[in-house]
Formats: sequence, C-alpha cells, structure tokens
Amino acid sequence: MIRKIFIFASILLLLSLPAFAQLTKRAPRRQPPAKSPPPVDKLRIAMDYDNDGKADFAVFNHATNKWNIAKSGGGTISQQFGIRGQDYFVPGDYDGDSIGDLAVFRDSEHKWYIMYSSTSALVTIDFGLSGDEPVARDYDGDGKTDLAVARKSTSVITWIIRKSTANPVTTANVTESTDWGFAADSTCPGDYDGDGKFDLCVRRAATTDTGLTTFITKLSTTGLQESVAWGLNGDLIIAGDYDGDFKTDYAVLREGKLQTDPLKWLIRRSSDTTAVVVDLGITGTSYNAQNDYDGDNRTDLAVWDNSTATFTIVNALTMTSSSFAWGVVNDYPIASYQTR
Ligand SMILES: [Ca+2]
Ligand SMILES: [Ca+2]
Ligand SMILES: [Ca+2]
Ligand SMILES: [Ca+2]
Repeated sequence: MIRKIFIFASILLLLSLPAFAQLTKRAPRRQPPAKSPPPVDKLRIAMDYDNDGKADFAVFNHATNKWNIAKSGGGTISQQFGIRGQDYFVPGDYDGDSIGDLAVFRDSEHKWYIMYSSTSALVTIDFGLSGDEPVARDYDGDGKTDLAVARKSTSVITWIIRKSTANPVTTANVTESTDWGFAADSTCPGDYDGDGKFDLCVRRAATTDTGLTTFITKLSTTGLQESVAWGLNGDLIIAGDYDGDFKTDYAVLREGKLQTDPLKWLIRRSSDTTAVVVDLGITGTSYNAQNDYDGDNRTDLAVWDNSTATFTIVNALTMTSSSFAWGVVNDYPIASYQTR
C-alpha cells in the first residue's frame, strides 16, 4: 500500500490553471457551526467537494499531477496539487464549511498547503518537522480539521496538535503536545467515543504472529485509556464508522498470501462489538478507499482496483454492492490516505 504520494508538479502552478477557477466556484456554502456541532462523519466531509452529504470519487493521476474528482452531485474537478516524492495527502475540512479542502503536507519543508474551499485561497502553514507523520483531524470538535503530526522519538510518539480553536489565524502556531504510544506503534486517530472530537490512538503489535494487536486509545470524553485487541501483525488500519453510530470502529484490512487472494475486511462494530468480516478487493491490485459514498452516515467498504480503474462500494449495513469507473490505471484513490 502506498503511504507517501509521488506527485510531479509544483503546487505553485495551480494558481495559474484554468481548472483552479472552476474548482473554487462551488455554492452554496454553509457557515461553520459556532459550537457543539452535531456528530458528523468527518471522514466523509474531508472528501465531499460539493456538500451533498456524500463522499466524492477522487483519484490522483501521476502523469498529470492532478486530483481528479467525480462529484456525487454531478460534475468533475481536475486540479494540479502537490509535489512528487515529498508530499502526503492530508484532505480535510480546514475552514469548517463542510466542504473538503485539497491539502498536502510537504515533508521536506514541513509545510502544509491547503486550498480553502470557502475562499479559494491557497494557505501555506509551516508546522511540524521533516520526518513527522501528518495526522490532521478535528481534535477540538469545532468542525475544522486541525493540523497535527505524530513525531516518533527513540521511545515514544509525541502528538503535536495545532487546534483550530487556538489558532484562528494562519500565522499562529499554538500547539499542544501529548505523548501517546511507543515509537514502534502505528497511529490510528478516530473518534472512538463519538463526542465529535478525535481521540489519540495507537496500534501495538502482538508479540507473536498469531496474537492480536492492541488498539490503545485516549478517549477525549474522559481522558481514560481504552484498549481493544483486534487484528494481526501486518494488517492495515482502516478506521471508519461502518455501523453509523458516530463512533469510529476498530477495523483492519488483511492482505492475502497470494496476489490473487481477496482482501479481507475485519470490522469491530462499536455499537455492539460484533465482528463484520467481508472479502472485498484483490491483494495485488486493489487499494482500500472506504468512505461514505451513499450518504447514509455509515462508512462504506470500498476499493479502487488498479487493473480496472473502478471503485467498488459495499454498504456495510445492507451489503449491497455498486461500482463506479473513475480514473485510469496507475492512479491512486485519495481515500486511501489514512491507511497505516
Ligand atoms: Ca472546507
Ligand atoms: Ca478543530
Ligand atoms: Ca472523541
Ligand atoms: Ca461506529
């Protein structure tokens, strides 16, 4: 699975592109909520570019350096954004208008490049250090994605969060640092207690290949630790709210031994802690691309297959399947950005 994105063109070129204007003319816009926003699927909003309550199909094309987006409400976006070999995709809703913002974290410069959907402005923020892992989420629950990085020392992971509530202007850099997890852990931020604030989470490897890995979460409601054993070493983290109770579900994706083996989705429903196990995708060719594509407030199981350039979506409640051809071979589905 690709974690670091290889992008060819300079981000600065986007200001002169005709597509830029097209991208920014989207209405209507909603004002960000003043306080205590109702629970929403923030994974969906990060990639909902037309504000119709459904995630849009988005792929990155390596040959043209473009984000190519098929909006669920109709129409497309094609926008150059990012630099090859340096940038991570960090889609989110940084300005809090419930519309996804194109965004990348440039590792070499430790800079965040964000195109605010509300103003069409390209915002650049120096935050973090080279080598940090971007973990931008909404940690203070104000409806705006917060810049955040996970920094691994020789012993621990330090989460450094630039909360939007404490940084109303782009030049401010008021941060909070919290040590959570050991350096060998993987990050798995989610809203596991469903209070609208993302929680710090790490996944700790098992000591044996047959033992379960442990998700260790610092719940924002209480500050207390929740530990859940789920998945095996080597499984990928595919956090989402598959049962639609507004709490992130612990979930992993297991690749097969053979390239032709199916991908196995193992989801622990937060609503009743039961397991959902589904085969979807092919180990050698499919990328996971889970999101809420049908707008029912449940994360859908989804893959984008690189041999057919097609999304396949499975509703986690009804298990009904649909497909949508979008992109070309060797594209990358941007919804895969949070896979660890
Ligand atoms: Ca936005
Ligand atoms: Ca926030
Ligand atoms: Ca929370
Ligand atoms: Ca859930």
